[in-house]
Amino acid sequence: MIGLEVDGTEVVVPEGVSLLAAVRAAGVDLPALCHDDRLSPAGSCRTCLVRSHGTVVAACVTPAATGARVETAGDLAGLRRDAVAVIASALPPRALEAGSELARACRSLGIGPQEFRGAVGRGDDESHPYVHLDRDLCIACGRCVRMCAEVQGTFALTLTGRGADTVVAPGTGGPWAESACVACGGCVDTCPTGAIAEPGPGRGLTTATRPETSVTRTTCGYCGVGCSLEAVTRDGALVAVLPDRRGPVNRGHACVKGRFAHGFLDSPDRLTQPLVRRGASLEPATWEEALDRAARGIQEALAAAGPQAVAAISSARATNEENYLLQKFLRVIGSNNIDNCSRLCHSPSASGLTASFGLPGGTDSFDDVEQADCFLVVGANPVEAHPVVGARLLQRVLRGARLVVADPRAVGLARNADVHLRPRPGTNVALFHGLAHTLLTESLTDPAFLRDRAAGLPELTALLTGYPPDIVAELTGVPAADLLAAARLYGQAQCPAIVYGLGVTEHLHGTDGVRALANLAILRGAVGTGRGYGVNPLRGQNNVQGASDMGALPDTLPGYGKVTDPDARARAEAVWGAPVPDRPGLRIPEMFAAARAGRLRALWVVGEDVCTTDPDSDKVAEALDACPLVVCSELFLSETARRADVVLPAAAWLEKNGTFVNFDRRFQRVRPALPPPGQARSDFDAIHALATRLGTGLGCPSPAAALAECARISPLFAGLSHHRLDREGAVPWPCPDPDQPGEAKLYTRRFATPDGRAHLSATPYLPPGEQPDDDYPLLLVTGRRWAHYNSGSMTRHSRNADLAPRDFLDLHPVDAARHGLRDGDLLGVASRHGRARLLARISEETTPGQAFCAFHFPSSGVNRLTSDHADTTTSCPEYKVTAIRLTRDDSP
Ligand SMILES: Nc1nc2c(c(=O)[nH]1)N[C@H]1C(S)=C(S)[C@@H](COP(=O)(O)OP(=O)(O)OC[C@H]3O[C@@H](n4cnc5c(=O)[nH]c(N)nc54)[C@H](O)[C@@H]3O)O[C@H]1N2
Ligand SMILES: Nc1nc2c(c(=O)[nH]1)N[C@H]1C(S)=C(S)[C@@H](COP(=O)(O)OP(=O)(O)OC[C@H]3O[C@@H](n4cnc5c(=O)[nH]c(N)nc54)[C@H](O)[C@@H]3O)O[C@H]1N2
Ligand SMILES: [Mo]
Repeated sequence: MIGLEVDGTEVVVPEGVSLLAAVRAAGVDLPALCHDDRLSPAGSCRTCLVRSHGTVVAACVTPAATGARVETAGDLAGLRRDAVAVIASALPPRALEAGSELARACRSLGIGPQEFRGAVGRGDDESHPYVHLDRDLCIACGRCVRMCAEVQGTFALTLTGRGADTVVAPGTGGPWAESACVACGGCVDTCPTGAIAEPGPGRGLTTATRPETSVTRTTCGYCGVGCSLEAVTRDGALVAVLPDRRGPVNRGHACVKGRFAHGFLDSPDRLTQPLVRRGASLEPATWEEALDRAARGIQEALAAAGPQAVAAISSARATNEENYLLQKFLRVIGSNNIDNCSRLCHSPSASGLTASFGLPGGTDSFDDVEQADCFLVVGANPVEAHPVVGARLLQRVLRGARLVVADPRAVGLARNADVHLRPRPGTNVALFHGLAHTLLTESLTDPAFLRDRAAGLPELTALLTGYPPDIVAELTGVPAADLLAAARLYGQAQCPAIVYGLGVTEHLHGTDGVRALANLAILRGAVGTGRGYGVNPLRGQNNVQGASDMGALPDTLPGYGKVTDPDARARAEAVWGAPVPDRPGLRIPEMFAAARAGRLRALWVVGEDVCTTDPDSDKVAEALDACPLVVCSELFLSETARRADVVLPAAAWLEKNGTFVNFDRRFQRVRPALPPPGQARSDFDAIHALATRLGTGLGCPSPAAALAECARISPLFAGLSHHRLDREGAVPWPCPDPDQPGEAKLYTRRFATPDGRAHLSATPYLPPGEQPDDDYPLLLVTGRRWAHYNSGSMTRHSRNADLAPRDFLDLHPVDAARHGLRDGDLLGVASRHGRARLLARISEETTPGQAFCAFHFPSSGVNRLTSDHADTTTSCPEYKVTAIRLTRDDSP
């Protein structure tokens, strides 16, 4: 810390900050129109002039130095006013109405409309649904350009023209909507004049100008990054969702989903009242009728076949408290048949990381990416799927960190990689063993770490003799030279970091993949040593970590006590006052199999569109049709809701109260900005209501009480409460003590395995479940695209649908030529399991022989294609490998 004087007042500020920060710390508000704390300083607008040691300087570009004497008053106020007035004089008077930083500065400096003498007529660009440009208001401060480069890393914007005509423009020259813009909203948020603004009621609102009132601080309900957001309401309506500058992960950044895709909230398609099946149709009903029908169905199932005939799929979109309550409900009625979409996603991470290190979460806090000097990004496309994380990784790389990407496709960060490994889908285990082989043979390991803190080296060393680079090249299709280069980059880095996604987990041997990947960090001593950013899965849904943490899994109770462990059961039983069944319940695919076999008679699906997103979906539909009672809690009439007997209208994340756990294990608060529409209720209320209907009291009258009860059962969360989170913001687990911070970095002293060591795994590579043949010659990989989210129910009901209106199958030009296909042709796609229809998109992002598509449009039927092959340890579907063939589809 350093001390200095501002207008005679002593202030103490951290080292390295600017005079502007020091002056603001002293409570003096200066205009700073080209400045944003999130960006490198420019010092170009001269509106923050102060005097330091007798010299007039721009405060934003002058470092604060010990003992400095800074003056801000007297003649300086006049100089600053002149600087702002010069800027204003180039703008039309309506610039004063924009509610912008500039307008505020003008008001406080007494600069009125008569001083705005700028011309109009440079025109607007309103081509984009979320970002409008009013060129007449642009002051060419360059904040938007820096935001797009330095924070988002898209480099979509530039300043064009000369002198007073300089104005921001998309770098591609055409309309905004056709530019590289990914609508993160960064330029909108930093623009000091309103030249770039969100259209509609949110126009002019930024983190710098939003009102203090009517702002609800909450956590994004889309992906697992856990961005802190500020929801701004006016007259009971949502007008904007802004990034929160205090957000520990996003730090004032956001993406197109959290920032803009909230139009679904008041979509006319939103469910606002319960529906009950009468014959072939679902008809509007009261909550009383809907709950009666559901309760009757559950009672009949219990009477016919006992608690084993009842199951629930809990929602990783819902809060911790809702997940806690739903698993408690199931267990109290005697069933462990509860699961969540972690099953489809990162269950291999939970299982693999637990086996290797002891706990089912990422090893470090995302803050530590700032220390990493080499990233191994494997089977993850954070630029599209976790954009705020993708942006921070990219910034690290642009600032010098080395990057190895392992992904069959050339997308996202692969464009910036030092080495891009393109394994054939399903060959990760061989690839990782190949990398480990080089670490060993080139002595790029940490012998002391291996001796003192790891186990399993002899077995792994023996196994790896079978994975020399030439053999691995054959198994994976990755050239041996690339393997060596990648292993050397990872092996020689000081703080290497592994970040991975579904390209590792959604395979027949996903858990083996996670463990073989973890081997690399163990060999290198790059985990649990307190430096760097060990091994971290980019968990998917906003609360998939939390849903599992809360015990919405068939084999674990809240806090990961096993249902087979009498002590864990006893802890829950003491609090719940009911016996907990001691045998693991059904996993999601087992639930469907049981339903088809007539053994499952009541299924409650909360917030998961299983008919769209589970694999081999024709069979899922069969299972729902066979199950005598299906209850579905939803925002929309999803494909699953359409097949249900009772549909309960649910509140969405901006309408409810609770907590989520993000991908780096941080608990964060979720707060309602709005009431739910019509008769929709939170899942929390719906679970209580149905349990009460069945005569089962669940306690936990409020979400705060539910988390408090969970904290009593699970030592991992014992120190957590809503009250604490309201005070402290984000708190990571493990958090056993209310008076201690949670553990952001795991394993700094010992691993959480029974022997305290990290466990190397020596499992051989085994081929994927699906293989191409003459009938199905192409390999289909499925995954995500930036503008839509999973089943798409929310993003398709927002203006993201304008950004990405159609669903495409990416094909390499070689394959397109072989099939005589052109861009945009309608295709039939057939697999051994079902059929889908998609439009061809010809691109070199995919490898010849492989195709790629997302699953965001239920009408395309992508998951009819995927198989029921699943990870041999966790049943996570092999979504990433399906053999397909193309047919021309000329039907309408
Ligand atoms: N925009 C958007 N964001 C999302 C979501 C969304 O639907 N849309 N969904 C959220 C959810 S639930 C999740 S789980 C996350 C998922 O986030 P990611 O894990 O990043 O998502 P995917 O695109 O499914 O898969 C990642 C990559 O794995 C690659 N891959 C496939 N097979 C292999 C292989 O065998 N080896 C290797 N090394 N790579 C392979 C694919 O080419 C793909 O680029 O995203 C979350 N964020
Ligand atoms: N082919 C293929 N399929 C995949 C994948 C893949 O990579 N390839 N990835 C898989 C993965 S990783 C995942 S996580 C799954 C995701 O699959 P799903 O969980 O089915 O997908 P979502 O669209 O995220 O959400 C499901 C539903 O929850 C509703 N919803 C949202 N918020 C709430 C809420 O608060 N309460 C209630 N009751 N409902 C709510 C939404 O309207 C939506 O219809 O998809 C899987 N499917
Ligand atoms: Mo996911």
